[in-house]
Amino acid sequence: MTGPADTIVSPATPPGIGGVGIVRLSGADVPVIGRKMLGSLPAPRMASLATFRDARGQAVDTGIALYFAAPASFTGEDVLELHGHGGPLVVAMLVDACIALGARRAEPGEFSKRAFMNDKIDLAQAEAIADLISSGTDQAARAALRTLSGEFSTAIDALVERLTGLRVYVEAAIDFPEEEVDFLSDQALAERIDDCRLRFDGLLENARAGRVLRDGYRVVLVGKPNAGKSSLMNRLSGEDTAIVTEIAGTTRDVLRENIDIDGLAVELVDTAGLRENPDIIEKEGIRRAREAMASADAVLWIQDATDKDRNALDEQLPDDIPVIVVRNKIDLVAAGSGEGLALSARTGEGIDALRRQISELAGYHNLGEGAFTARQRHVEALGRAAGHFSDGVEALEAQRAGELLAEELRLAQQALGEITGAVSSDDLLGKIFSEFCIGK
Ligand SMILES: Nc1nc2c(ncn2[C@@H]2O[C@H](COP(=O)(O)OP(=O)(O)OP(=O)(O)O)[C@@H](O)[C@H]2O)c(=O)[nH]1
Ligand SMILES: [Mg+2]
Repeated sequence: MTGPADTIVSPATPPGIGGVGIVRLSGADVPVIGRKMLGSLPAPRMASLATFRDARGQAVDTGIALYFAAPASFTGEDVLELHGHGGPLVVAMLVDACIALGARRAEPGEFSKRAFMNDKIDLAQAEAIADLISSGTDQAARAALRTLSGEFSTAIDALVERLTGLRVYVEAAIDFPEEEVDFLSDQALAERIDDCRLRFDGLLENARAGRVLRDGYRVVLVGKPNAGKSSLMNRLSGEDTAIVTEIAGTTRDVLRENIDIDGLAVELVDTAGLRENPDIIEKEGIRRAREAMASADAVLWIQDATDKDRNALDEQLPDDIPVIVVRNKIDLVAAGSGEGLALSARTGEGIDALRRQISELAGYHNLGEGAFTARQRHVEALGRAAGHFSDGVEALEAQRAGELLAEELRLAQQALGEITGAVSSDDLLGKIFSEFCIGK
């Protein structure tokens, strides 16, 4: 961006043939360019039929022109929309005409970025625009719309406000030491802390589920060779994707299959069995299996119920990713108890319980009508903020250190500010908006 004042132009409709093709302009030169193209600037927010002319005065198209005067527009700047005929050439000619008259081609996400810069929307809302456009299920679309309308941001802002209140309270107590506050017996303080903790818990839970709604949930199947990983993937997906044989070491590549558990998009990843002394191809398969585990939301640890030594690979599991232990092939063993979920990939017994467990682990059961989408970035920032908050409370309880609590609260607020963009770096903004489509 060369400055907020320069005027950008882009097609707002996708390339291709359609009923209408829309070209959008935003920036300080919009009134000048609009007058040249249309003869006169339309009254704000009134649809006007006009001939669109290029810099030489030649007609390019006729259509509807819509003018939004700053600051009452999407970007907060002067905006002009030209609704012409939806052919790729017509749209390209209109864009060229605008450029000849002084506009420049917009970068991806630049309209939304300007809306953010001009305080029309915050960062989470800007991201929700992209999420709404690219949402894959109607539930995800509705949730993205809720984030776009500000529900997520409002909850974050409310928490920031509570943290500020708490900080002011603690700092006031530190500033007047002669009043001799005893933090530990202060009931009002305890109530404020509890309130913040509840809000953190609720928001984190919602954001995690909202992240899954946007990105889906990735479940990686791992275990010893022949445990029945591929059989289970085929059973869950109802497809015959993976080759199943009684030969240990059948699967060498990483295989993926998308399934839907009551509306939750789950990506299943089948991997090569983990074992000692693999051959050279299997070795690469095992390396890929570990790589897949590292990016998983959950691991299905599949054991063969007939295998006495079935826990042998326990120590190879990642310790920061939830693991569901599955005892497969229970059709072969007398009903007995043991660790994990008992099922049979062959008969289908226990599969529904597994589905339920996956959806619970994903936090999906919590998604009610009020669900909103969130991104991994938001979940991480919230997690960091919650960490600072609990560190601060711990310092207060252990050392009666109000200063430490105040400092951690400041850091927590800063982390929350990254979500809405109250605190943001050029790098972060560049990264977020460059992922937008052109014209948004
Ligand atoms: N009886 C019974 N046999 C099963 C069950 N699940 C898998 N099997 C059999 O166990 C053998 C191995 O199954 P696979 O699904 O190929 O096992 P895998 O874990 O993918 O094995 P690798 O790809 O070699 O690591 C096959 O002969 C399957 O038919 C089950 O629930 N019951
Ligand atoms: Mg296999």
